[in-house]
Amino acid sequence: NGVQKPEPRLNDPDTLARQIVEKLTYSIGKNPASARKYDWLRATTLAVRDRIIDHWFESADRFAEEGGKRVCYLSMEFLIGRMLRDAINNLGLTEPVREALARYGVELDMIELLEPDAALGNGGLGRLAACFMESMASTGVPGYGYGIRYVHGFFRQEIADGAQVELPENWLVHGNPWEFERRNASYEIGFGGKVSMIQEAGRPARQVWRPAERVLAVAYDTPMVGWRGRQVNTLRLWSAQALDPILLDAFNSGDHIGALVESNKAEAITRVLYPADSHQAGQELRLRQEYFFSSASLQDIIRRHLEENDNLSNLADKVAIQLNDTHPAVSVAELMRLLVDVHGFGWDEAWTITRATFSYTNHTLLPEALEHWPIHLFERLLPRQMQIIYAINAGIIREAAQEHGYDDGQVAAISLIDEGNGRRVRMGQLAFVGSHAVNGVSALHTDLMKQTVFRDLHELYPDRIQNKTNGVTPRRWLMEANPGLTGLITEAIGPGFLDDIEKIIEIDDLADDAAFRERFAAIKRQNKERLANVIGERMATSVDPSAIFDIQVKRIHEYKRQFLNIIEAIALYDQIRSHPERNWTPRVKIFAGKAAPSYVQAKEIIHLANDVGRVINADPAVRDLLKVVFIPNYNVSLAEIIMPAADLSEQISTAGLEASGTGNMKFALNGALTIGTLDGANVEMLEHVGEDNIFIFGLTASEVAQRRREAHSGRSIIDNEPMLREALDAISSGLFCPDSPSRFHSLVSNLYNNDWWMICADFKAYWDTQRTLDDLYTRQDEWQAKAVHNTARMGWFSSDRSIREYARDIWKAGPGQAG
Ligand code: 26Y
Repeated sequence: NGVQKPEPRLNDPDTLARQIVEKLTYSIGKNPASARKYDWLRATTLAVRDRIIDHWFESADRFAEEGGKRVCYLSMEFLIGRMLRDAINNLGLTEPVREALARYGVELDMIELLEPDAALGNGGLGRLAACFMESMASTGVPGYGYGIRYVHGFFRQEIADGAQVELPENWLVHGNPWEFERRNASYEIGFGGKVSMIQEAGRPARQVWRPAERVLAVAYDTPMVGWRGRQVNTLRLWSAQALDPILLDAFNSGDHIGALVESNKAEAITRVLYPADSHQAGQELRLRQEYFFSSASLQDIIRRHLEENDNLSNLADKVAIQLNDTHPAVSVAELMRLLVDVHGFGWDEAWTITRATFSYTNHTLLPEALEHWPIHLFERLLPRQMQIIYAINAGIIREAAQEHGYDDGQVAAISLIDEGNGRRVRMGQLAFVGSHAVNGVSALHTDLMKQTVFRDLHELYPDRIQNKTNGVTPRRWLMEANPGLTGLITEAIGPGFLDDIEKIIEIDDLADDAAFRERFAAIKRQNKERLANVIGERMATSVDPSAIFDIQVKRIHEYKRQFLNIIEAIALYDQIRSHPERNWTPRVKIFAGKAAPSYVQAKEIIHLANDVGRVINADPAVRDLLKVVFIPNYNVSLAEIIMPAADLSEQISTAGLEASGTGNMKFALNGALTIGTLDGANVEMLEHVGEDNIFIFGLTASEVAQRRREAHSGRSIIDNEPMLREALDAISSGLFCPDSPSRFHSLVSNLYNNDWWMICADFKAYWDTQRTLDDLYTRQDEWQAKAVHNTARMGWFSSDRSIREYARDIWKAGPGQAG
């Protein structure tokens, strides 16, 4: 086509060194002698970026030529972390770049640390979206991520006097070399206003929405590099801008502040990520965010479709849109609006297209995390979408009543409108009825979806719910986070597992090989030393790498039961002091994670972990047999250091409440043993690693449900369990917080009163299992053999496998699929 192809770039250190210095000189204006570390990071990023762009164009051209089906992954969150290491690893440039920089006395590992994390997500759901983007690019699925370009990502956490303090996060302050602003891809997004019926001669009457406000959505694209650079996909994030940045009338009449009000209001939409992952705030700004990015993404999808097709009737053959939880669920109404009001489709055909296009993933069954919007708010902000939701609801109810004979009670259960709570739109129901496939994120979670939140809709549409167990990308979570282990496995079985992670099973038999086990253990030891150094530097606490590193890192939530873990630490502390003569196995209990700023109990748990650590770590009576550390500001980059350094992974949620978990997979892949409940993906991990290699304890999901029906309380358990009682008494006495002894009273009294999270109920089983692990750790051969089995048998939990299942069963897109 006459377009000149760029020369293929060479991947040797000489070429890279030359290109990096060229960037340093002509893009940054420094020479190697005057350049600072940060300049080297930028120059390296720009040099690597050039190569990515070549692959990016190739991928785009290939998709356009093939005309296959595309996948659009709509997510409010993409918790990506740093990008340089991932990009150069996937391009196979790690060693040549390292060598190129070394020539100038620059250490790659050092400059990588200067890159800010892209923390555009809260936790599991956002990180899953990031793993999925990487796996779509690695498995050859033409995937487009759509989300929000928050100016401030997830807050930074500091610990002051034991308590969490939230500080603003500022990842964009030094600019972002990975993104490209696309001024040509911008769309108007409306809010508020009125809907009126218009009747034009010779055309059917139609509804027209005249929004009172409009803001502009501007696209920023970031390339997502797949394994071996074979494919580069696009993450398109929307930024809000005022249509009229300065109101000239106001400005000219001297009202300089008033002239800017509009642009401030518009830009507020994409200013900050909401930091709550378990309580719906119900804030208008949040609904604005949801609609803003949904509408922009759909307009973009439609525009591209119409560039390549005559009309929208074949939309579902060319695009699959995945809704990452209900956060983009308003898309269902918005696509209907665009099809019916803007593109002139009849209702029924529009509904068929919509349902064939969307699919929806549910990530939580917690009632307080389910999104539902007050009708009055929805109506005021999105009047036409509200009408459409009523119309969708009417259709569903008609179908249920006429074809299935539903009575009023059954109709109320499936209705998109919750009439009981001051009239609200139920976003889960909207996403469900607007999708052809609905999935849970682990086998257990999917079963529970059918039995609880979606029981009635499942009855009406019994084929719609399916399971897609989560996975994690082995590139970031094994190769990049654990180069030592990756090297050992490569030596042992060759590099085949890098392209097909399930081949990692080939090291399984080496669990019986003492020499291999020793090398495996030596790598773990190095990784523990690295983490011990981080703990020493950041918190001035020394921990002994020969102790068990027992780690729980994740969002802080009552159902995740960090409290149970802390209580066990206190009980252990008590026992070590009472029985110093016993043969205790040294342990370091490590915690990290953020609490939602308004989640009082979660913040108290953080405070307790810190208070307990301060007392135990300073007590000479425990002789370093036990340490408790809380590492501040858990994020993706810290996780990359933590995962490879764990002996023991804590996955101890109240059964039935953790939809899947993905940290559980990262730990086990890196050779940690798991202590956990039969919850989320732990259940499937048990099936894969075998019951000898995982440590399961506690009530099952159905036992938890049963106890809750019986109004179980903790008091009688506490009365009969001296270790538990003494630990709780220690907390209540103010032993850990002498300056304010009542600090944790409500936390403790909740256990006596109802023990909603089954902490008392599971304490003894948890304690006993921990002691079994103490004992096992003294038999290092056995422990390390189990660790090897864990790594060997975790290949299935790759997000490549998850993505292939979505591609085959839900999207019908990607390699090997028609379309
Ligand atoms: C509506 C708002 C309050 C909200 C915001 C974020 C609600 C939920 C969330 C995030 C939920 C989340 O991260 N869920 C986690 O998703 C992971 C990926 O599927 C699961 O592994 C994990 O078990 C689940 O808690």
